[in-house]
Amino acid sequence: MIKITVFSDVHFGFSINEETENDPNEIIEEIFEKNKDSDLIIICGDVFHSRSPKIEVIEKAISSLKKFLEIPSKVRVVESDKKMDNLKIEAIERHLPIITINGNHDRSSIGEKNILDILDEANIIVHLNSNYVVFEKDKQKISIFGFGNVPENIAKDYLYKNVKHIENCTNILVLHQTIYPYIFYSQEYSLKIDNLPKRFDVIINGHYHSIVEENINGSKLIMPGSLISTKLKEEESNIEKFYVNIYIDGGIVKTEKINIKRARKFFYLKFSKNDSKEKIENEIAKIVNKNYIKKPIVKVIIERENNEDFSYLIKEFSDKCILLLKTELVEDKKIEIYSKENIQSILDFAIENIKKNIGSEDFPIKIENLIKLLEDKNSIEKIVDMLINKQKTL
Ligand SMILES: [Mn+2]
Repeated sequence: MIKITVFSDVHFGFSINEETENDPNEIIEEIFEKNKDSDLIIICGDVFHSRSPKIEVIEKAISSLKKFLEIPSKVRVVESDKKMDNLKIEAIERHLPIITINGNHDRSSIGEKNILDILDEANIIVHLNSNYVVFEKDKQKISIFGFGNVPENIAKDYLYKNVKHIENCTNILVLHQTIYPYIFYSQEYSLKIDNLPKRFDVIINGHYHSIVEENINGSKLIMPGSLISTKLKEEESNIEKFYVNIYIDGGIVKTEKINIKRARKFFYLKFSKNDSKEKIENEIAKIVNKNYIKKPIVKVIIERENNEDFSYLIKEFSDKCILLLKTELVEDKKIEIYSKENIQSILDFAIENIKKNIGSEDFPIKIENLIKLLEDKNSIEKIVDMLINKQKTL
C-alpha cells in the first residue's frame, strides 16, 4: 500500500501579528507527528505567501519541512520528464519526498527562479512545474503530474497541452487553479469540474481555502483547503481545516480527510448601525467564551453613522481572541427605496423626489415643466421669470 499525505496553501510568511507567526509551522508539526508512515507528501501550492519571502520566513519553512526528511524513503523513482541528476534521485530515494507545485502566491514570472526551485535544488523538496514523476513501491506505480498555477484564462488550454497521463500507473494530477463551481474569490476561471482531464485516478487542487471531496468522471477530486486563513473575509469564516491522506492499494484509491486540531479558528461578525454596544459585546462574547486550542481570530465589522470609537473591544477581548476591528461609516440617507416595477423612468423618479423635497404646492412652476424647460438652455430666462412670479404661465 502507498500512503500519500496531502495538504495545501501553507502560506509561510503570512501572519496577522507575532502570535500567529508560527501557525503554519505548528500545523505541519501536527501533520508530521501523525503521518510518519507516509510514503509521499504533496503540497498543492501557495507554500509561501509571497514569491520572494524574507530569509527568516524561508528558514522557518525549511526547519518545518526538514522534519519529514528524517523519515527514510520507501519509494524509488522509475521515470520522469523533470531534469534530475543522480544526487536528486539519490535524495528522493533516501528520505521521504515532498512534492510541491507553485500557487498563485509563490509563482514567479517566466524564466525567473523562484523560492521553490531553490528548495528543490537544495534537495529539500521535489518541485514540479508541468512535469511528472513515476514512483514505485511494492511493485505499485504511481505517476504524479504537477501543474503549477497559471493565469486562469489560459489554465484549461495550457493544462490540456501539457498534461501527461502514464500507462500502468495510478495517475495523480496536482493543480492550483480555480475550478468552477468552486470559486474562492476571483470570478475568473476556465477549468470546470466537467472539463478536467479524464483518466486521472485522483485530481488534487489547492487554491480553494475550504475542503472539497467529489467524484467526477471516474476521478476523485480533492481540495484539501488551506492550513491558515489569509483572506479574512466572510467566505473564509467558520471553516474547519483539514489535510487528506490517500491510500493506494492494488490500484484502488481511498481517501481520508483529517481535521487539523491546531488550526486557528476564524470568525466574522458584521453589525449594522442599529446594533447596540451591548449586542455587539454579547455576540463577540458568545463566540470567544468557548474552549479553543488557539485564540481564535474574530473580525468585527461595525457600521456607524459617526466616528464612534470601538477600539476598547480589542482590549476587552484581548485574552480571548485576536480581534480585528473595522468601523464602516454609513450615511443616513432618507431616500425611499423604490422597487424597479414602480419606476417608469429615471426622470419620473427624479420628479417624484424633487416634489417631495421642495413641497410642490408652493412652487411656482410644475416640476414636470421645470425639468422640460431645463432641457432647453434658451428657457433659462423664462424659468427665472416664473420662479420670481414675473410670469404666471408657460
Ligand atoms: Mn492560497
